[in-house]
Amino acid sequence: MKTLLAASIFFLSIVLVQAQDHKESNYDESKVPLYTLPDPLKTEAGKTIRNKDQWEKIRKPETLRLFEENIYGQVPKNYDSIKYSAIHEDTGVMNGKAHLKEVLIEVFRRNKSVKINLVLFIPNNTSEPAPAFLLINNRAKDQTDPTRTVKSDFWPAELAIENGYAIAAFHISDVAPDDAKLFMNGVLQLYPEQLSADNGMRAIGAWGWGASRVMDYFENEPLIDKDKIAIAGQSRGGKAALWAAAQDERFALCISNCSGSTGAKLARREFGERVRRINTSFPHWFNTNYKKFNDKESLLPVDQHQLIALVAPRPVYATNATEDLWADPKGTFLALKNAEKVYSLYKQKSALGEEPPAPDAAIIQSPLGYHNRTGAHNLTLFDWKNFIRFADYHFKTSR
Ligand code: GTR
Repeated sequence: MKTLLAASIFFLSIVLVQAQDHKESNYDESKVPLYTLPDPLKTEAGKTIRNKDQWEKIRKPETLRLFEENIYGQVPKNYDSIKYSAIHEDTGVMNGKAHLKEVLIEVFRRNKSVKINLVLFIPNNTSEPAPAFLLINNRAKDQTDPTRTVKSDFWPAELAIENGYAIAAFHISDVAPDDAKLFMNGVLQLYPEQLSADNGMRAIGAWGWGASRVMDYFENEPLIDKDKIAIAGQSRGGKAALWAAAQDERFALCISNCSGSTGAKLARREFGERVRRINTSFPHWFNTNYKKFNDKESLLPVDQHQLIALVAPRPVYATNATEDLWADPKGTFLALKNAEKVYSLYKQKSALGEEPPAPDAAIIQSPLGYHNRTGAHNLTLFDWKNFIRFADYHFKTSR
C-alpha cells in the first residue's frame, strides 16, 4: 500500500512538474494548442478593413494602441530639448575607408537629462549620404568598439563599410539598464509618471525610445541618408527593434534577429518561452498589464504577427537559429506569414512559401524576409551578410 502511495505521489509530482513546465516553456509540437490568431484586418468593432486607407486610419492606430496598452507601454514623445555633440571624430579610420563619429545625444525634460552614446562609422567611398544600420546593443559595450581593437561579428563594422553602409550602435544601459531593480535609472527618470502606470513604458519600450532619439540625430546628420535607416537588434534587442519600427515610421527597414517571445514569434503557439516565463524572468521588460496574460496567451487582444504588420509596407527581416527552439523558429515564420495580408494592402507581394525554408536558405527578395541559421541563439556574420543582401535588395535595386 505504502509503495502504491509513494508511486502515485511520484507520478503526480511528475505530471505537476510537466504541467508547470509547459506553463513556462514548451518544446513539444504536440502540446501546441489549437489557436485562432486575431485577424489583423478586423477592427475591435468587427469591421473588415478592405484597403490601405482604412488600415491607416482605423486599424493601424487601433493595433498600435493595443500593443501599447497590453504589452510594451506608452512611448512618450514630449521632451524639452535634445542636443547632439560630436565628442570624437576621425575622418580616416579603417585604412581611410571610414569616418568615425562618436556622438553624445542628450535629451532633456524638466531639468533632467539622459545621455545616449552613439558610435557611428560612415563609408568614405561615396559623396552621397549613406544608408545605415543601427544596432540596439544588448551585449558588452566593447562589441561596438570604436577603436576596433575588439572586432566582433555581433557588429561587423568593417563588413558594413565594405558594402557601402554606415553602421551605428548605442548601448541599452544608456537608456534603461537591463536589471529589474535598476531599469528606471535612465530615460524613465525623465518620465517618472510612466512607472506608476499599468500601461507605462518599461525597459524594452525605453530601448525603442532610445533608437528613436538616434533617429532624431540622423535626421540632422548630412552624411546619413535618413530615408534608408535599418533598425536591428538581437534577441531582447530584436524585440525592441520591432517595437521601435512599429511605432516610428522613420525606420525604413527592420531586422529582428532571434527575437523570440514578445518579439517576432507568435504567443498563441505557446512554444518555446511563454508569457509567464518572460514576465517572471524579466519583470522590467514589459508593462504591468502584460502580466495579466501569464498562462493566458489566447486572451491577448493581439499576437505578434500584428506587430510585424504594423511595420508595413516597410520591409521586415526576421531570423532564427535551428538550435534555438526557445525562440520558436516555426512560430516566427508563421508570424511573418500572417502579416502578409497587411502587406498585400500595399500591393507588396511576399515571397515566403507555405512552409518554413530549409535551414540557411534566406528569403531576401520579399518585403517579409527570413532565415533559420544552423546553430545556436546568436547574431553572427552569416546573419549580417543576409541583412546586407536584404537591405541591398530594398534600398539599392530599382524594382
Ligand atoms: C533570454 C530570454 C529571451 C531572449 C534572450 C536574449 O533569456 O528568455 O526572451 O531575449 O534572453 O536576449 O538573449
